[in-house]
Amino acid sequence: MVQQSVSIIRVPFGLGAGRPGSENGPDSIMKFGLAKKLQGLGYDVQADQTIRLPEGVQSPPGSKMKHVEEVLAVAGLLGEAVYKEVSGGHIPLVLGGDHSIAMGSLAGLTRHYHHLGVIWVDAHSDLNTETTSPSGNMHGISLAVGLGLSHIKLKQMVEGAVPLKPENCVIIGARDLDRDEKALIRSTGLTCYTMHEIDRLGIEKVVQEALQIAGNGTDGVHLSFDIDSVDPIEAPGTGTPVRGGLSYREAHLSLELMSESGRITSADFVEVNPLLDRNNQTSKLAVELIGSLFGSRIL
Ligand code: 6HN
Ligand code: MN
Ligand code: MN
Ligand code: MN
Repeated sequence: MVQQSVSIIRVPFGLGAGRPGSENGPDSIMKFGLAKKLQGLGYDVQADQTIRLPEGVQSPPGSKMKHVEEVLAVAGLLGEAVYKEVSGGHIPLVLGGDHSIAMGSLAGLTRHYHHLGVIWVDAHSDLNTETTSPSGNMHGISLAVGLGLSHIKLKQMVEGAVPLKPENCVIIGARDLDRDEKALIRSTGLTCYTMHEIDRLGIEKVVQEALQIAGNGTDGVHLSFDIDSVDPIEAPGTGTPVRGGLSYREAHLSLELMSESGRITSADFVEVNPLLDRNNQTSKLAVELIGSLFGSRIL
């Protein structure tokens, strides 16, 4: 991290996911000591703020994609908040919520950084569009929206937002991709390190390459970390768990390497679902992992 001041933004919103509970993620992560942890690491933690769905926003029933209006309303408010923090010199740390909220982060960030690189750590690629989505769940389209591949555009959320460039976007940890997502990965040329590449190359090499790609010619690098990237043995509290994920050590090492690189300028941590958790294991893991991103070390 280059800057020393972190702005925590809680987004208790879960309507982009297919099941309830991720709206409780931010409070649960905070409850397990995130602010203290960051302060202990030497950061100035800005008083945290909460982005809420405005009252009365409700999508009409019957459309294929669910809760589009709600997702857009939250993304607009989040985008403005992220823009304000990042342009004020703070590192935005966005706590979800489901992964649809990343659209808001990307909208706010790309208004500030016109060449933003993105590292998307996830069991999924979130590259469906309203045409290809098998579920109608908005958290499955957020990276596609970021890339300008959906009818929904970042600039609808924040004026001046620009689409991401696929050559600066990297997915790490994928193991559940829908058919059209696979086709899109091939045609857009963004880099996707699936669990297969992680097994073969090792997580260190994968993350180093990812940092190169996301950092190449960019003025900021955003990390969007979906907790379902981590194996469900370690992170059971999430709505779309997929076996065969990052081990506890691989997850930590990834974030330690990103921290060491000094290139990450903002982050989302999303999809922690306390309703599905066991003994708050997943919330506690999220606090630890965020610690690694911000410089926590064993020795
Ligand atoms: N996430 N590809 C599936 C869908 O419904 O589009 C799963 C998406 C999961 C999204 O975990 O952020
Ligand atoms: Mn995701
Ligand atoms: Mn996911
Ligand atoms: Mn799937």
